[in-house]
Amino acid sequence: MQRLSMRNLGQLPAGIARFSYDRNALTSGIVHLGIGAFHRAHQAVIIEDCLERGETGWGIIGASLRSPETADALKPQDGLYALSVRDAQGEKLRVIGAVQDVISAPGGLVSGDQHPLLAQLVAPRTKIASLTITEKGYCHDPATGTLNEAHPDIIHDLENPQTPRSAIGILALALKLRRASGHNPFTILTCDNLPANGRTVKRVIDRFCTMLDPDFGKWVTDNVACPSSMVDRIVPATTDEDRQRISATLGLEDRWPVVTEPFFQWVVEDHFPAGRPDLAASGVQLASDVTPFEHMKLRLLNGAHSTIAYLGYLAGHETVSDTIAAPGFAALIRAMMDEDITPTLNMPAGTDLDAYKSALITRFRNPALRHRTWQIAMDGSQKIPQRLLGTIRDRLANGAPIGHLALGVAGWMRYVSGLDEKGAAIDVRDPMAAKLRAIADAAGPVAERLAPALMAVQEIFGSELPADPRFAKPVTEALAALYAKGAGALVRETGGTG
Ligand code: CS2
Repeated sequence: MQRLSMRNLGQLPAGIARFSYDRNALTSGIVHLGIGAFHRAHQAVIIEDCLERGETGWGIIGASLRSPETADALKPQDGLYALSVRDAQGEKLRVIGAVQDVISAPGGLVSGDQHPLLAQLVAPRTKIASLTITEKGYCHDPATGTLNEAHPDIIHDLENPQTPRSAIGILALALKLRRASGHNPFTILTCDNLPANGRTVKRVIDRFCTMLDPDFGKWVTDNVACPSSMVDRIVPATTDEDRQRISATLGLEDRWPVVTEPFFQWVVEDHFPAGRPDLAASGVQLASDVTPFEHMKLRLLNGAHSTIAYLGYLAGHETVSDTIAAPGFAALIRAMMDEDITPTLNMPAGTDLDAYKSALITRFRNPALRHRTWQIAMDGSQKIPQRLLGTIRDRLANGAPIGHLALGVAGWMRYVSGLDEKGAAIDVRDPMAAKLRAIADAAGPVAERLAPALMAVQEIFGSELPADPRFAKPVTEALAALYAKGAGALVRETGGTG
């Protein structure tokens, strides 16, 4: 089978949607770090619509900082890939052209100022450097949101600023070169699920640059804009089965299509001194304050997702849709949303939270997505602070019980202990996996020892929560119940039959 590419585009069946603009007329205003499935199913699709409207200055140069796989798959396809939107009703395919090139930079800018990624970031036409580098890519301390100065990549990049490994070090080097050439800085647009993601990346980059050189740090602090944004679209990892099915429909081989749901949402703080495309015309909500939307999404969607991931995995379910269909889960998740999370949200007038929550349960049920619990369970040390612990802190501050949120935290504890309910090893992927496993091994499978030992990890829990019996007690009890009954039975009992 021939490859999807510009040359072969004419062979696509008539029913497959594709771009109608002239790709040769595009210039690239955006460099995106972390060109995984999420970016290509979310931001790139919005940009595609901008390009369709004739905003030719906003093509995307993608870079992958971890593995060369995405670049290897997309380069022979001229950056083209199919977007598959799937639900129980079927699948719609659209070939996206917004990604003009993909640069591979595994391990960072090992070749220093010769690296093509650096040239792209420094080019004056680059107005936005956007990021989906996952929570751990920010090299920050998840409990405080500040730069982790002891992070090995940060130590390396401060010592070797010309050959940075981290995204933070790469952005700093590019900004330094732009300043030296008299160019304005680009706007850094983070699209990761971090709390106050713009402010967090701003804090981290300002601090890093100041440590590098105080005068440069001041220029960055004064001039680099980092708008916050809330991003939402469920995009599971692409499987080989997806590749085969989609290639068969296209009649051309696509080595890296992306598969997603119909829903998408993007709320962006409107602060782009270097300019931006007309995002609103593509369905993006521009806001002066993203915080309420971010809390709504991180707490309701991602908080529920992580709870489903840990408890569902432990109960033996492979996917979110399998989990939510199992007895008790939907009722437990809805109760957690209604009773424990909703009272912490402060939404602008006119927001229909009830509809949002009902839609979430429907989205979790989407049987066409096969979103693995194991995938969402990844990197919990970086995720649970904003997904569960922030909500818990707000509940406690209001003198309210933490309710079902305790079960989510306990599920994470049981999961990172590394052994499932049948005694089989769990492949725990987390930058802190080794540390968490050592703690669990020392404590043994005894909630009264394991819960306090894990809570003592300050990078995740901070110092106040573990000392508060209104947190420690229900979490320890939930963990004891998980050990005694198993996740499936416990959820059935807690959630009822819904
Ligand atoms: C998921 C998210 O993998 C995960 O941790 O919870 O990627 C989730 O699918 C997105 O945030 C949805 O917008």
